[in-house]
Order: sequence, then structure tokens, then C-alpha cells
Amino acid sequence: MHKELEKWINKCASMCRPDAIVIIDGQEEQKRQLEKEAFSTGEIIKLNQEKLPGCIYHRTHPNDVARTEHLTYICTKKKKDAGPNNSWMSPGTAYRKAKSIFKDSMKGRTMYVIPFSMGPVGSPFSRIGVELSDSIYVVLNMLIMAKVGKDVLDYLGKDGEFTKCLHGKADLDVNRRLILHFPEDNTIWSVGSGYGGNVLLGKKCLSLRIASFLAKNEGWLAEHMLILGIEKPNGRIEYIAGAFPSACGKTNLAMLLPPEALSKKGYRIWTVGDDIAWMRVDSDGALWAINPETGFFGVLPGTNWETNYNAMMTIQKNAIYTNALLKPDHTVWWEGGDGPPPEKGIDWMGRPWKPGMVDKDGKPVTGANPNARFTAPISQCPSASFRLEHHHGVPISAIMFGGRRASLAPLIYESFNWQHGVYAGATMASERTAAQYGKQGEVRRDPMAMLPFCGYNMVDYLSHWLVMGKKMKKTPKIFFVNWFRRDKKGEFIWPGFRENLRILNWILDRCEGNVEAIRTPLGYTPIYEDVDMDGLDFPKDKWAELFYIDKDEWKNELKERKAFFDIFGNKLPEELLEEHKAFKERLKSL
Ligand code: OXD
Ligand code: MN
Repeated sequence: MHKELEKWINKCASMCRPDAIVIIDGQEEQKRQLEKEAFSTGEIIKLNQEKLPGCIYHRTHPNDVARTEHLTYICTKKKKDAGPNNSWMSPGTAYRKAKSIFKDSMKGRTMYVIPFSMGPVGSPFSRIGVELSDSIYVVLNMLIMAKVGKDVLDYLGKDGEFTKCLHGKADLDVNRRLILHFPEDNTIWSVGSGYGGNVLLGKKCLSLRIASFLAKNEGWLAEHMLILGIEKPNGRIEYIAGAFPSACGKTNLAMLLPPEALSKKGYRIWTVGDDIAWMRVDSDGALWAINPETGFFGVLPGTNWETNYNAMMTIQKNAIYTNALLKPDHTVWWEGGDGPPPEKGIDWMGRPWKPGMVDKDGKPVTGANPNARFTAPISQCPSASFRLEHHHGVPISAIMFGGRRASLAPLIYESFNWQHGVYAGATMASERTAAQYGKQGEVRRDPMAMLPFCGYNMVDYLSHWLVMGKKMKKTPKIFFVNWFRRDKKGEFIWPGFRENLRILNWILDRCEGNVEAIRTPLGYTPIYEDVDMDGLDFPKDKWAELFYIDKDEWKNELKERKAFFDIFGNKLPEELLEEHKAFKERLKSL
């Protein structure tokens, strides 16, 4: 066996003191055995195998239903290397604090050793990790979300490099919960949580926080992005990567079903990923991307056959449902799901539930947690790309940035060039939703949707983006979208969902140089007639509303952007300040 791996497992075991250590081999037989064990302890519940074959159900602790960003730390030797965007703890303090929680915490439990590869095993894009965890729920999720098992260990050989990922539930006490990243040690420690985003360490922790640090040092990009392919009627498939903050519809967009009129013409979407993109400049000078994950960890509420047909198809078998409402027939339901609420069920906290229940403050009691989740293999998605296993991924023609803004930002604009696009990404902002712990609705700045996920100083991250632009021979165009603009009555102006394909199609038309555009202070916007509106009744005056530039509102936005930039002091790349100034001037001339 790999010496360092063995040594590390023993070290963690002597701290956590599990009763047993089991290596996950990735075989069906072992998975069944683990499920059986977890059914017997109640850690997971078997769902109705006729209606949902292979599906299981789990509830997390009521205080443990979302990523806890305030307990998430980047532990670099120097505080400045974590930057003002991250909570920081010195490695010494962090290890000490976590050790006191990990100590003896696995007594009476088993420690599972989960060798995993993010990305196809053996691809130059991929990274190996090993997660130690005392949770069968984590094992079962990791089996879906990454390549797990013996192949990975074989590839690692005797001395391959891997990220050391230690997870323990401990007592699930929020006061004894820490999600710690040690980029300089290629190590992650997560303790006191059982929620996916905190404990599936291949996901946010490795594939974004640790990977972004590695990417900066090695000259590539690890991004909070979906990747999708758009097949045109002529059979050509072009790929777009898109960064949106949590719960802005990345999953829906990544597996979108074309509106009927476009589908008839021959348009199709191919899903590569819904959350993370690793991108490298390949030997052709273009940007190529893989999705390092093999599964979706998506939000259930709001997902139904209408809003996301492909997701619904994906979760009919071999899926894990977390914090949904459990129905008497052992199927599941969630708010914004299909059909009327069931007459009764057991809610995500394990309590009897009926529609119309209110809490002591008169607020509705939901059956599912607003951040209830599904975990399911991408391979089950009807729109899964045939290039998922390709070692170099897919070539990226365009990059989209976007946020959830009720006003201000137009439906779409194209940046003037890479540097301007980086400015657009750096100044992104979105209204907070249930995927993050904290006040909902509040606007927060979130450069490239990476604020909670960048494993180092954001200023260096932004510089890295600028540098990357110079490395490419074929630079993707950068676009900015906002599907969520509302009218005076508070209604969404753009129908969104499937109709977004019309906008993606315009993006490709711009990349191919097929259409002209309107030059505005923000960037280039589409000419109404160039957008394929076949089958959609969307009048020109509503279109104009989507692109209205409210000068006063933008003036205020500029102030807020500047205040945000000021957090980074004089280290902010000069180029971004230049872009900011130039934008201010352009706005004046409006
Ligand atoms: C996620 C998130 O779960 O961004 O993907 O919170
Ligand atoms: Mn995400």
C-alpha cells in the first residue's frame, strides 16, 4: 500500500479511535452491505423500491441543513494569503481546535476510507483525494459524486499525490463544527456536520477551495460553473461554462429542455456539469473544461417535471433524498414539487406533518427543508453529455457570469473583451437564498460566484483570471446574464427556464460572428430581431424593459462596487480599476 496514505490513516485513527477501518472498494456488493447497516441503525431509510428503485432517504440534524460559511476557514500560514474574503485561522490553532473535537469521536463507529478521483481516473485534469469519514451517508453520496474505489488506489500507486480529507460527525454540535482547509498541506478537516456541502469533501472543499489554490499555482482555473453543450440544428455542439451563485438555477440551466419550437428545429442541450468546472488551456491554445464530479447534489424544492424534466428523470432511481417530506407510501415530496401536497407525511425533522400547518409565529411549516437535496448520478440524466469520460473534457466557446438581481442588471450583455469580462465577473452580486446560512434576500457581492469557495486571496484570484486571458490563443467571449429581473409589479419579466436557450443561442451566434449587437455602456446587447422567439410571445416593449439602464441605480451600483473593491485595498489589479473608471465614463455619456 501507499506508505504515506497508510501512515496518515493510522494517525487519524489514533486520534479518532474508530472501532474498525473499512476501505471502500466501489463495488455494488459493499454498497448494499453498507446500506443494510444504515437501514438497521436508522441513519438512512429505504424508499419505496417499486416506485423509486435503489433510492434512499436521509435526514440531517435540524441545525445542520446548509453550508456553514461562518465556520469554514482557510488555514494558511500567513493570514494575508487567505485574503479578506475568507475566514482565517492559523494552521496550528485550527489543527489544535479540531483535534480536541475529533479526539475519540469515532469510538463505537467505523472509519471508512474513501479513495476518490475528481475527474476521469488518469486524466491530466483530474485530482485524487482520500476521505476518511465515520458516516455511511457520506460514503453513499461519495459513490455517486466521484469515481470511488480500487481503481483510484491502483492509480495512486505507492507514492501518488492525494488530498487528505478527514471528516467526522462527532456530536453534530454547531458549536463544535469546523470546516478547515489547509491548502499548503493539501488537507481538509471537517468535523461536527453531516450536511453535503460541508462533508462531501470532494465537492466544495477539494474541487473548489483546494483546487482553486492549486490552479493558481499551476496555471489553470477551478470554478463554480456549470458546463453545457448546445447542439444546433446543423449538428454542431458548442460548449458554454457559466458561474452563478448558489441556487440561481445552475442545475436547471445545465440540463435544460429546449422549448418545443426550438426542439423541433433540432436544438438540444448536453449536460456536462451543474456546479464545478476545471478548465485548462490545452495544446491548441483554447480553454478546455471537465466537470470533476460524477453526480448532482441538487436542490429539491422547486424541482418538478415542468421546471426540470431531466432532473426528475435522473432522480427516479439510485438517488439519495435528503431532508424531503417522507410520504406514507415511502416516496417523497417537497414544496414546489409535483402535484398537491400529500394529505400527511413525516417532515424533514421527523415530525408528523399535514398541509397548512403553521408554527408558533403563524409561519407555514414546510414538509421539506428549503435546502432539501437530491444526489444522483449524471449518467442517469437523459441529457448527459457523451464526453463526460473524455480526459480533456470539452472546448469552451463562451463563459457566462450571472446573478439574481430583481432590478438593475439586464437580461444579457456581452463584454467588450476578456479584461472587461473579468470586471463583470468581479463585480457580480446576487440575492441570498436558502443554500447559504444567513439572511435571505440580501444582496451580496460574489465575484465569479467564488466568494465562499476561493481557497486563497480573492485579489490574487482576480489577477489570475487576467493572466489566464493572456495565455489563450482562442479566448472565450464573456457574457453576463440575469434571468431574474422583475417589473414594477414584482413579476419576473423574462420567463426563464427553457426559454433561456434563446439567449444561449444568441451567445453562440455572437461567438460565431453571425449577428451584430447594440453597443451600450454595459457592453453589447442583442437586437430583438436576432433572438429566435419562435413559439414564444414576448413583445418588444417587454424586451426593452429587460434592457432598461436606470442611470441613478447604476450610479449607486458603482458606489457599491467601489466599496467592495476597497476591501481589497491597493492590491486590486490596476486593470479592474481601469475598467471601473471607463464604465463610469461611459455611463455619464448616456
Ligand atoms: C451548492 C452550493 O450546493 O453552491 O452547489 O451551495
Ligand atoms: Mn454550488
